[in-house]
Amino acid sequence: MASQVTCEQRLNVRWLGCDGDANTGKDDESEVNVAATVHFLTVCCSNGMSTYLVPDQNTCHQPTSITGENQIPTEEEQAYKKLDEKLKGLLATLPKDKGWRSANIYLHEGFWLSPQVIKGLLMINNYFHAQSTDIFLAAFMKCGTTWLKALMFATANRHRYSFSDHPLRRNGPQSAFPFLDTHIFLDYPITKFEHLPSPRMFATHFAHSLLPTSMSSPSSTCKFVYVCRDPKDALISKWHFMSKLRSKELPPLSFNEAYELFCNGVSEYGPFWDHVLGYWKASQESPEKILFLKYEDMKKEPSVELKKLAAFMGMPFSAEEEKGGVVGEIVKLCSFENLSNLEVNNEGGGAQKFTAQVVVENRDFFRKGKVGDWKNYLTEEMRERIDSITETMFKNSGLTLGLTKEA
Ligand code: PAP
Repeated sequence: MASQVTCEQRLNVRWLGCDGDANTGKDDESEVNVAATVHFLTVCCSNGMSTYLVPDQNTCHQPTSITGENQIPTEEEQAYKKLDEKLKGLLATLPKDKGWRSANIYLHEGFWLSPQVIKGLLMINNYFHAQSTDIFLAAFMKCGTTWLKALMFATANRHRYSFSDHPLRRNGPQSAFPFLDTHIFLDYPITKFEHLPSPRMFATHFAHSLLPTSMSSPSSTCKFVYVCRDPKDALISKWHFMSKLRSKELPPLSFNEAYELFCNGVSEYGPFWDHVLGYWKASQESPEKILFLKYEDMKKEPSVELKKLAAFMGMPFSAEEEKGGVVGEIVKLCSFENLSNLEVNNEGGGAQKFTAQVVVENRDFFRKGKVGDWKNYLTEEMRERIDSITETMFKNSGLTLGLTKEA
């Protein structure tokens, strides 16, 4: 259980994430200013805090201390401690291949995952309790999570904040809600998120078939917003992103190598096509449960897609709101141009600590934000191969991605 402490009106919060070096417990240096209207949920990590925007709560929650030396470990603590052994045992049984960020990734139940996210998945399956009103934002890597996080947060909280002084402007989309896969599952105490206001929102990159049935079965009332993108642009975006994060002890991953791996399905959370198809099929079976969006449609007609999103979330825009320009305000607030220019998303603005090894600067979630950047990287032959995989894989599924083809 998390204990509660009253938040100051204005806080200097030491950076958000499972802070500090796992061995020394030192905090990172960067600071984030928190304005009076926004309060934070602090979720537990053994070495520090992860903080998310939590509207309309005048408390934030801090973990009770981890079991001290004289205390008897709870069953949950014992199970948590055994998790690394369980993971090691599991990894020894799984096929492995080259990772984009780390040396290896492993094929677990049809999807390529890093050891750290496999641990996250075990934790989710064992300890995450979905609530009937939860909304999950799901996507393959680099398909639009940052954008959707901002849009969902701004939509759900549009009656609370003025657009000119919006918490997204100060804190950026990454703090809007938790990334389920790693962010909090790596450390004890295990965060239960029970204090997040309803509807709770979470982001995940896990494939639909990997998630517990409490989240994914058609009979559960949780909702999913899924966003997909032309795999050619996802590939380029991912190669840039992972190259920045790649361990300096490893040789760089060349673009040609990344391309080969991607086409063979070997990339974190991939194969891309199986990921997309899993959510697509589920959305066809339960359209009220899964909203399937495309990055390219959102770029083309953001207002149209935002209205779909709001209606799906159970928060449709009223005629009055539409007349008053609320839709346009949200689109503008969450646009690439606006978000990428915020101080918090520029050099020194802040970072997300996903695991002890993986810290990502906020600015790295923004690169070009365009459709068709693949044209600057792929030859016609490469384009043809990847498009033909997409066409073959999606044949008879009813899914078209509106792939851009001309070089
Ligand atoms: P993640 O998988 O690490 O969460 P994600 O946010 O899904 O990343 O994708 C990042 C991509 O979305 C980047 O694409 P690019 O490399 O082709 O440029 C990023 O620039 C783009 N992006 C981020 N925010 C926005 C936005 N507000 N509008 C449009 N695109 C955006």
